[in-house]
Amino acid sequence: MTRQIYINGQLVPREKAVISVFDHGLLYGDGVFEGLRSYGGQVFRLQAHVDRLWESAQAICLEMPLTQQEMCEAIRSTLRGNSIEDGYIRAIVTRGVGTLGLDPNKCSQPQVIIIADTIELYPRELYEQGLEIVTTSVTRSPPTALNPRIKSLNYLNNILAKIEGLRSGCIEALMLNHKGELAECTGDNIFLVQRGKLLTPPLDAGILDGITRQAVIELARGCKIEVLEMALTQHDVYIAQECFLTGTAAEVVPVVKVDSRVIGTGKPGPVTVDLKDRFHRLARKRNSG
Ligand code: PXG
Repeated sequence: MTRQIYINGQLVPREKAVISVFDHGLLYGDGVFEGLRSYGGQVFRLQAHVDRLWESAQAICLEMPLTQQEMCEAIRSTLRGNSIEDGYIRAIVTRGVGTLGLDPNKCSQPQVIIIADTIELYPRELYEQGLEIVTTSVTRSPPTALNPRIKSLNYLNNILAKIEGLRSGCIEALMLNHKGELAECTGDNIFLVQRGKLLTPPLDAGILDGITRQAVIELARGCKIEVLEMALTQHDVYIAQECFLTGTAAEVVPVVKVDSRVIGTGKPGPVTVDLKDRFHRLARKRNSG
């Protein structure tokens, strides 16, 4: 079945879903986006994603051409229009058509695009065995340059890190911040388990305020695991008993090797496996937020 893409209020077949070459989203990466997931036809934490999209837009002075309620309805109708129950949704708002200069005020109308598709998960064995990641030399963009809390269309910082990771044979790469502390991976947040406590970099390390990260923090606290959002270094990774990543696409995925060093036993640890299962159940539960 041909995918139906939402563009500015209409569902159109993918061949007809086109954007101008003068759109500043293309010319400058000037726009914002969200990656969401639906489970059993229900979008996981839709309101949290929409709130974050609005915050990203506000941070780049982009005035949304629709209300939050209209965006939620547009996302749901794009899923329905494509008969997708378990899927991945990409919501994009670009600055719109402008001139070849940077001036965003010359852009006429923000463009709203929603793509719904089925998601190709990492191979199942990866969730059982855990993955290997590598620290990249690419620093996460400092908040004073381009705040990682803005989910903008300019993802080159992450793509450069991803290229380096892939070239060292790793599917995901760990980025440090401008102070040399752990930040996050190219499309996932990072967690460590040390002596039964869950540790994760704080938002002011310069990271995306991940929705899966928040859900996992809540799950852990709900089962009396102490969670510390604190500045961490590579040393903390190397001495950790467990490590895992969280993200909308990845969900909760164990990490068993970092920079060629084995983490813990080299197998996904008990805290990771428990939180992975709890997240899996939460996401598939009706009205999970
Ligand atoms: N950090 C970064 C830099 C991200 O881009 C996350 C953390 C995890 O955040 P959420 O809110 O999803 O828990 C992300 C999210 C993709 C894809 O297609 C990437 C993300 C989300 C969905 C799909 O690679 N990144």
